[in-house]
Amino acid sequence: MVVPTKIKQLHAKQVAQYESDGILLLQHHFSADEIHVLSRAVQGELVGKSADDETAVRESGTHVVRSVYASHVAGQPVFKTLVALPKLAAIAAEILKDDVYVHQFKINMKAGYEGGVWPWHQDSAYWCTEDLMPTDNAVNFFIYLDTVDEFNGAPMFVPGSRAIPLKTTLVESKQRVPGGDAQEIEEDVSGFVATNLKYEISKADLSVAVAQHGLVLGRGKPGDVWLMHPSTYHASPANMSPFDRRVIIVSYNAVSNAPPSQGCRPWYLSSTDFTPVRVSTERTDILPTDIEPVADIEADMQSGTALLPPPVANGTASTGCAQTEEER
Ligand SMILES: O=C(O)CCC(=O)C(=O)O
Repeated sequence: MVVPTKIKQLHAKQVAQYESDGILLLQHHFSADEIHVLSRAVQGELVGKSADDETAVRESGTHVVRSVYASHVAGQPVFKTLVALPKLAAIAAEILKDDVYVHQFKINMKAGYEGGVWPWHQDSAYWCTEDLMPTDNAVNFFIYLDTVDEFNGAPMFVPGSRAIPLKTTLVESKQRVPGGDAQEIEEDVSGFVATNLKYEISKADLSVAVAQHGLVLGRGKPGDVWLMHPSTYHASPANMSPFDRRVIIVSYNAVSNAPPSQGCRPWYLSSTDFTPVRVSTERTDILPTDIEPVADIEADMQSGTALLPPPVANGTASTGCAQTEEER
């Protein structure tokens, strides 16, 4: 797809920076009003989830929600609006030089005191190896709902690492589970945690990459957005501060890069709907009217029921493939 000039969103310099570094910060990309609406919708996601909903993943050994997946299809309607906004989808199309679809959508909660680590990895290790994308011609948008800094688990990036050949960095981390803790592996398989990723970057590969390219801390304010190429080495530490660190991550893939056949990961990790996003021509922002009337959100949050919803029957389907443990 050739993106019409009138909806192009980036300057040539920004595109060039993204191409070389694999990361790009867009400050003030969303207004305070938009972040308010999105934050409220995130609360609504937590209230709406049943305990056995596979799209809500808990931090290891707790009931604290770590990530909520696929809200753009299975959640608050504002998230569907969000992924079609030109300030995301048109940029994605511009960068990927094609129509785009949403490969993955997730809200990473990284709750104060509770949020766990994301080990060093490349998303494309999962997307190409497990989800069968032919190439890494895809892009992530990290939308910050909170201040994200060194205190609450800001992501770290190795700029320029997108150019490092993928194959050299694949590590079967199962063979080196920290402490070899059997219970940790068991929990991993249950799909509730992602602290032991299947493909991590080895210390040796990371050391070489950081020596060559250095590190960038992905600080930001509410409303800032980081673009990240899926082959960029990245990680984030645990959140030991009292401050939540909520980030929405929208991952677009080029339609021409859709997997030719279905991988083994469930639909909420690897979309099987390759319908191009119809970039909104009339909507450029999230509006106050996008707030859904979510009943008693505050009351539910205060009573703790948002994180401990009652189990209900759930008809969501996944693929017939073996359960995988990684939530990348
Ligand atoms: O939320 C984070 O800090 C990191 C998330 C991440 O690494 C990923 O989604 O690939």
